[in-house]
Amino acid sequence: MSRHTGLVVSLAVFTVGFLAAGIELGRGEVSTPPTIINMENWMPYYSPREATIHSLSPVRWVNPTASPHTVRHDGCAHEGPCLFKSGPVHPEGSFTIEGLAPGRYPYHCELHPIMRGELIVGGQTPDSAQESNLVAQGP
Ligand SMILES: [Cu+2]
Repeated sequence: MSRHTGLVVSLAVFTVGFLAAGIELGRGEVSTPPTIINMENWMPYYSPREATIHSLSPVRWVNPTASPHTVRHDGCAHEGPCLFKSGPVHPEGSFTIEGLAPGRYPYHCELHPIMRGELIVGGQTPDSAQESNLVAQGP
């Protein structure tokens, strides 16, 4: 392989990596990787059942089971504001949210009332977010 070919291959790998990262970032400005919550057919059904996250962190529910499940904020079923509602998340599917204000957000599966979980969102100032980005970039 000539030096020229090696350079072209390196550029191609770099470009593909960059595009993949761009897709991963999606529409938001936040590059924080999502907190993953697994849907399960057994206790605790949402794992972890209580997820503690920062307000700037996205949350992604993934469904490795063979059945569809949903993620619906309890407020949608009561009189509170309805802050997130996935609709059916099919096997191998996922549902991602971001940008929740600090607070506690109990939620449930509309198809299996026994499935219940809670998001506990802590505060994060723009300054501390910037600092963690600087640390993440590194040398
Ligand atoms: Cu379910």
